[in-house]
Amino acid sequence: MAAMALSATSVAVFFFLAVLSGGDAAVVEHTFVVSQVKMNRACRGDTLVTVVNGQLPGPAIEVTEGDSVVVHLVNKSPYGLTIHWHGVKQRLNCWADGVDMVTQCPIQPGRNFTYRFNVAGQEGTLWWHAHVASFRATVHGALIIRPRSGVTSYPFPEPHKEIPIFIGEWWEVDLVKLDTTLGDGVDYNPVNTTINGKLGDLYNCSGALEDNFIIEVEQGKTYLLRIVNAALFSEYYLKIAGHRFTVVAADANYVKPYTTDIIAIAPGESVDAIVLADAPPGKYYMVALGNQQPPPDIQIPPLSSRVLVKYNYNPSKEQALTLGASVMAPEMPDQHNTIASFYFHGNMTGSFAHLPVPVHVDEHLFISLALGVICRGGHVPSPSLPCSKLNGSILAATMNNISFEFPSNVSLLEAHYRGNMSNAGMLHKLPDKPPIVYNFTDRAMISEGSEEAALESTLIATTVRRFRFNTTVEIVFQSTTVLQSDSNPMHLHGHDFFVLAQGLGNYNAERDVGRYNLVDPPVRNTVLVPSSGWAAIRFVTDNPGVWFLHCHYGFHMSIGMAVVFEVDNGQTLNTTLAPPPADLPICEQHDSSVAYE
Ligand SMILES: *[C@@H]1O[C@H](CO)[C@@H](O)[C@H](O)[C@H]1NC(C)=O
Ligand SMILES: *[C@@H]1O[C@H](CO)[C@@H](O)[C@H](O)[C@H]1NC(C)=O
Ligand SMILES: *[C@@H]1O[C@H](CO)[C@@H](O)[C@H](O)[C@H]1NC(C)=O
Ligand SMILES: *[C@@H]1O[C@H](CO)[C@@H](O)[C@H](O)[C@H]1NC(C)=O
Ligand SMILES: *[C@@H]1O[C@H](CO)[C@@H](O)[C@H](O)[C@H]1NC(C)=O
Ligand SMILES: *[C@@H]1O[C@H](CO)[C@@H](O)[C@H](O)[C@H]1NC(C)=O
Ligand SMILES: *[C@@H]1O[C@H](CO)[C@@H](O)[C@H](O)[C@H]1NC(C)=O
Ligand SMILES: *[C@@H]1O[C@H](CO)[C@@H](O)[C@H](O)[C@H]1NC(C)=O
Ligand SMILES: *[C@@H]1O[C@H](CO)[C@@H](O)[C@H](O)[C@H]1NC(C)=O
Ligand SMILES: *[C@@H]1O[C@H](CO)[C@@H](O)[C@H](O)[C@H]1NC(C)=O
Ligand SMILES: *[C@@H]1O[C@H](CO)[C@@H](O)[C@H](O)[C@H]1NC(C)=O
Ligand SMILES: [Cu+2]
Repeated sequence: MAAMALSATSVAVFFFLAVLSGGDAAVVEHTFVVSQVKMNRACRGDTLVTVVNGQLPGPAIEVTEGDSVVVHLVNKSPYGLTIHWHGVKQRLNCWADGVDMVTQCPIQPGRNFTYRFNVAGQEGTLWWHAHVASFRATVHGALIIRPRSGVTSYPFPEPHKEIPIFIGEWWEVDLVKLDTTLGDGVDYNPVNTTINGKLGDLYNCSGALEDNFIIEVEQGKTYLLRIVNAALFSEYYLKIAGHRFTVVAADANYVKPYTTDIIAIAPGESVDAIVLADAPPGKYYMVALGNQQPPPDIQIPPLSSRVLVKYNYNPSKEQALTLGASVMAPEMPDQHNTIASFYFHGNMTGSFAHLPVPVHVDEHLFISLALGVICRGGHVPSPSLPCSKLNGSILAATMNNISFEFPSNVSLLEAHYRGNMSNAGMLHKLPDKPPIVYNFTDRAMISEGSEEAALESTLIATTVRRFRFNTTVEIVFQSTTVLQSDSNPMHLHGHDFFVLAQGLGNYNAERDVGRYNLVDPPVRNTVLVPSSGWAAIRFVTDNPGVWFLHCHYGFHMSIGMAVVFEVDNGQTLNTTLAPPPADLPICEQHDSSVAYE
């Protein structure tokens, strides 16, 4: 594919968008009924899962840029729920962001709520998912945004077909239980990986193979895969035997076309990639393989699933004999290879070179991402008396040594709107840098040892960082090796950001600022902070409200790797948060996010 010609087209598309937006926008309306259904997977026909409209993945919302979306949510499940529209900027409309106890109280069982929002200034693949407990494992679906001036104005040749690919994980454990017991060190693993809800034929159920998702292709045609990692647990590598991908967008922002034989995608990320069916007619597997830190991190069996890519053709008899049975499988990287993901993310550049990256930074934050422990019964540990010698510990995940706790009686957005944030609970300001500087990426810290006890103890609070409207913020996220060496896919609500740079080891401003890409950085809503490494982002607080910033691993998020950014109103009406919708669910006293019935 000719990269030069493509980027020239992108500029033209941008021009048309600017001219045509505000035209005849449509209203796209859906009804989402959330309920529990029994599904048949992994040799069991009775796994109870919470889904939308009985489907896994749930219904796709397809819009044209500038459209309004109206979703009537009918909650027939036994749990309180919210739905988050992942990556939708929700300008001046934070009320529709759908974060439990942050932007709204959950929609209780038997109740309804209608989400209303516009999708403006974004094109590509986003998605929606539940934002309560771990329900996003099964309550999720695509949100596809096409150009206002038609699919012929994609900044790449119009594909023959568009195919959503949802990477997920199948769980047999109750997702509420999964969420509430994580901090207690109870380990549950997913059964295995799913693609578009199917375990695939790697899963052999005593002789009966599970179904594969099948992509039928015609030779010479191109296919746009809209790939989303909706999994709770793992980053994934994706490869198709005998084929290459051309990545054209990520997180609903176009990127400079990048051709590769492997895609790396972390939870919360989306990638749009074109595949040209240019191989000899036959059958090929597309394999998704979970990527896992090497020991001494705790190991689980590999996570994997596959799709069958099948050419439509009439084979001759001899061909049928030779090709019919055999399916070409791709050679996957080692499951402990983390560098292929580092390179994939490092090779991405943004497509609109003329989008200015703000050069003057108003606020600098340096945020360490770590695990830690809280002693049971409120004991304060010391190196000589760690929690283990007191009454045991609860595992926590932290940002600058604070583990996020949801408020329990009022949503933060309601409190913010009433100018009453300080009464919302145990509010605590996120420090601008880690309270203690240590060797963040010293691998000796992964295994538990007494010398780490002083670092591990941590604080639990509702952490908030407030910003004035129109502040340019730079954040350097530093992954650490305290107790484990996971990467961290950090997702910010209500804003996209520039990803300026990433590196391995400890961030060093003197050395690393010079590596920033201020010319054509990718624009994203999720940044993968590499394992034992760092990533730097920059954005402008142009959207008043309270916006969640959190790790998209289910495990890290459930035990507190999160914070809320509070953005003040600007000076004018068009920079001021709108009033709440009249039917916004009201918090009942000590409403808990999950109602047990
Ligand atoms: C919720 O919506 C459904 C379907 O539109 C309707 O039948 C039901 O009466 C509504 N329930 C409430 C409590 O509004
Ligand atoms: C998932 O499937 C792969 C391929 O069959 C298998 O090797 C692996 O052990 C499975 N993982 C788990 C967690 O069972
Ligand atoms: C599936 O498992 C059965 C035994 O349970 C075995 O006979 C069969 O070869 C396996 N099939 C595949 C494709 O792995
Ligand atoms: C891009 O990927 C190649 C390997 O595929 C790697 O050698 C190179 O360092 C990567 N570039 C960046 C900036 O990460
Ligand atoms: C330790 O935990 C147990 C069970 O939760 C509790 O009954 C006991 O009071 C705790 N002891 C201390 C010293 O906190
Ligand atoms: C703030 O909250 C307190 C305690 O709930 C309440 O008494 C007060 O009226 C609130 N103030 C505003 C401005 O809503
Ligand atoms: C909410 O709970 C906190 C403590 O959890 C309490 O200080 C505050 O007064 C409560 N606010 C309301 C409005 O009940
Ligand atoms: C931090 O730890 C790493 C890995 O153990 C080591 O290579 C590095 O030299 C250490 N850095 C400092 C400044 O001590
Ligand atoms: C975190 O804070 C606790 C006190 O709340 C302190 O004991 C511990 O050393 C701190 N750890 C780090 C890594 O800052
Ligand atoms: C934001 O700040 C910049 C200067 O830093 C200024 O040029 C711009 O007009 C401001 N925008 C708004 C909407 O206030
Ligand atoms: C708000 O409105 C003013 C005047 O109508 C306009 O100049 C400005 O660009 C608008 N700001 C935003 C952020 O839309
Ligand atoms: Cu994380």
